[in-house]
Amino acid sequence: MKGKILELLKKNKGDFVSGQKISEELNVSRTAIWKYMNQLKDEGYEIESVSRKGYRLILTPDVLTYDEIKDLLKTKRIGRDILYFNSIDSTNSKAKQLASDGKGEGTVIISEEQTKGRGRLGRNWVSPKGKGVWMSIIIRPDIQPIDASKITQVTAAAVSKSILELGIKNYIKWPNDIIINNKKVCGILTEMSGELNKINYIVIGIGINVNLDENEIPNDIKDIATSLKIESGKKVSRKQLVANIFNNFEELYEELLNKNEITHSIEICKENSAVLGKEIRVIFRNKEIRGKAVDLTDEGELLIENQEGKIQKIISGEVSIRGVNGYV
Ligand code: BT5
Repeated sequence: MKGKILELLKKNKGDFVSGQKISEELNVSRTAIWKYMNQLKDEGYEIESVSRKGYRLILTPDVLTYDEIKDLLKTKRIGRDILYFNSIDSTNSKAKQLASDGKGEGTVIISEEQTKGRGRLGRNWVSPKGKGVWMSIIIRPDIQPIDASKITQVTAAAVSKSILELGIKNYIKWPNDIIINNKKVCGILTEMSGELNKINYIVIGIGINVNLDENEIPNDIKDIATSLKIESGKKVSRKQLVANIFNNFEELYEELLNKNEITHSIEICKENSAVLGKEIRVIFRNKEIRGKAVDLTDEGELLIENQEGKIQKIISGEVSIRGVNGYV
């Protein structure tokens, strides 16, 4: 109902809509209308209410609710059920809990801020209020657990393409980062619950620094982190970015579901790779391998050529990639 009231206000933008009209058109009581108006105001909508005239929408906030995103969506399932929070510990933690309780494929948890945002291996993820996209998608693909890491490649491809569609060139730092000017704008955290040969669910956590200014990036990550606004010099529409990601993700993910292939995603990952052709260090549980990143396989593994000229296959899992002289 809240969504319908909002639609009515938007249709009449600038003009008053009387309580009676809302009540008649939507078959809802005056008291309920008042309650929904207050909820909308809490979400940041500026609504003027004048007795005998009614309600008038003055300002739509930059919020990532379903009501604000739905007109931009082309998807069937992804992002059709969005749970929106003002603040939360971690969208991935919430998504895992909801997925265990049975929430279906395509459900998305979005929060304006995270107080305990997580990176891989228990690392911290900085997630200040209203400045980024901090969200998790629940999926339940009928694929083997061993193929779950392909989801990270599909997601990286979808995010990279979506940022490019906003006119901002970016690169994929295999396996889970998107970077611009050698600094991280996005990290992906894929978590799975399953048995030996069955996936119960996968939660894909996506964190994107969108409209952070330089002074909003903490000192300890200043050298490795940036935002879309800092790099492009302009404020970026978070709604459009989120919608692009859902649209692109669904299309690329369907290739995996229908053909058990991720050819299109790998193409995008190769075309926009930050590591192919470079000397890199692969860090895995205190071990380090050096070599030249030469290719990605059709399955999304990284091939590196070591100093003896031998090709080694690296599976994404928990590895980190560094340049020989720094972050990339
Ligand atoms: C990642 O881990 O890059 C995965 C990040 C996933 C975050 C999303 S947000 C929505 C969802 N809910 C969650 O709780 N998490 C997911 P990793 O590769 O381990 O990188 C973590 C490292 O990146 C940290 O140790 C910092 O050095 C750096 N870092 C932390 N916050 C950052 C930020 N906002 N931007 C860039 N780098 C950051």
